[in-house]
Amino acid sequence: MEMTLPSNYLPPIKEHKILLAGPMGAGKTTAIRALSDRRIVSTDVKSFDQSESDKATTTVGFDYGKIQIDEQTSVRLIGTPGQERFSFLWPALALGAIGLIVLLDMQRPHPAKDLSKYLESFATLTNSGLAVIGLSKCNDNTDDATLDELQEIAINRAIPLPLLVVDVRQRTQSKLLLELLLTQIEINQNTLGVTEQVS
Ligand SMILES: Nc1nc2c(ncn2[C@@H]2O[C@H](COP(=O)(O)OP(=O)(O)O)[C@@H](O)[C@H]2O)c(=O)[nH]1
Ligand SMILES: [Mg+2]
Repeated sequence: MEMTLPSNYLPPIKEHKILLAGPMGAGKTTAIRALSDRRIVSTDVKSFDQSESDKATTTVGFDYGKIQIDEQTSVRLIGTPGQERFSFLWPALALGAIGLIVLLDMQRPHPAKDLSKYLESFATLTNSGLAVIGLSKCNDNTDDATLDELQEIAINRAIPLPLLVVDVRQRTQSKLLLELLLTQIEINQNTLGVTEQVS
């Protein structure tokens, strides 16, 4: 039997949750600020912990922003606190998320180690291909061998993950990273037969 939809039918409004993770200083707060349609909720405070980054402020809780994708779809962006000692919060923040952006700070000593750690910490999403990797703070000194190593980690997986060099301060580039993730989610949700949220 063919179903006819009433003329005033609107598809259900969807609000997706997407996570941003990565070490302190990678640019998570900057990206959420660049992407968000409205002022973001941030829990940045003056940083006294210079052990992981020399940034003046740091996110202790999480960042929250929102972006409208089209009339029916919006994305809630949640930035996880980067510092290791807040990692106990990550699983709770990941609940209900449909995708993950891992942002790496290419000026840190071992971006490959950082990548492996974040891919493992958010395995439910990353093993399902529901993630993308952004390489932040690349410059002329960025080592080709490091880029190759990261590429290798991203590709040699059951479901390869895309990797993109980004300057998250530029809204267009942050947007490109988000769009890449949304495409990745669309492809892999269909492949996996997942129709709703992955927790
Ligand atoms: N030089 C440089 N700085 C960047 C780049 N991307 C982001 N930043 C800066 O790096 C800092 C990142 O801080 P923040 O967004 O708070 O990082 P978070 O700890 O991941 O939330 C900000 O001061 C940005 O302006 C980049 O590509 N190059
Ligand atoms: Mg932050």
